[in-house]
Amino acid sequence: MYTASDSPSKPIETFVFMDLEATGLPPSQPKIAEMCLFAVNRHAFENPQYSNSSSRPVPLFPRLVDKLCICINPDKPFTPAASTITGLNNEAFAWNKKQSFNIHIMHMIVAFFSRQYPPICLVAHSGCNYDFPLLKAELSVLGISALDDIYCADTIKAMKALDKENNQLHQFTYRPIPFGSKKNYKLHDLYFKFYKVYPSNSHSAEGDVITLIRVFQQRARDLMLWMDFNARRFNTIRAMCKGNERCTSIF
Ligand code: DCM
Ligand code: MG
Ligand code: MG
Repeated sequence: MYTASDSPSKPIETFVFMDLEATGLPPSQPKIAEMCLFAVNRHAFENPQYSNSSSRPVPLFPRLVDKLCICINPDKPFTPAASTITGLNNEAFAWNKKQSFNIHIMHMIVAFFSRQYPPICLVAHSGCNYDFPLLKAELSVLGISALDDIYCADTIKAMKALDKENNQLHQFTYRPIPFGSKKNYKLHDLYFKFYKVYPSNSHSAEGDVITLIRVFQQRARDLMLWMDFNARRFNTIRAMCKGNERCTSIF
């Protein structure tokens, strides 16, 4: 059972942005086909550099970033929709001799996290509904519990909560630019809102992680503070399973 005391006792030090591409959406019991992790220390968001080239200051992408991108043979057919949006297909994984989700991936992920300064928070857009339960499901098939010490946070939940807070606080006065409209917190639309162009490489794991970090940079201080209080332990996430089960959450 989730309780607020599950949130980190100290400010999060390392934010590990994650995106997964997979064979489809629940309830099709998707399997992971691509995983990308970018680890960024809090310092980079608290001390952003800006480009001088445009009329409006644009935060530069953090320079000190650890990156891990892995192609994973899903051993399951892609749905037509997943194949169309990602550009991935089962033949390509076979032709390129890619391995399935196995113990080597587990070791790579654990080693990657071992090099990050704790507390560590795994961050994904819609992570609570998709990426976290999906990763959990793949790890549980291996029968090994991993990543028990890390936290996780969903940027859609964070952005909705911050927009709600701002609306309540500033109803009659200054109102900061909201992240999204009531309905629209899709990653590429949030990016467009801030940068006035659509992001490149949507629906590739690495492309989506880069887009997410660029969106995060626009309100990094608020998002980090929200995650300090609302991140939950990754080991409280339930594996994605048959049907449309969602992870329980108080935020
Ligand atoms: N996905 C899908 N159909 C959609 C959107 C997503 O099957 N309309 C699945 C396949 C993607 C995965 O979800 O690989 C992750 O989505 P995203 O690229 O938005 O991270
Ligand atoms: Mg995604
Ligand atoms: Mg993606």
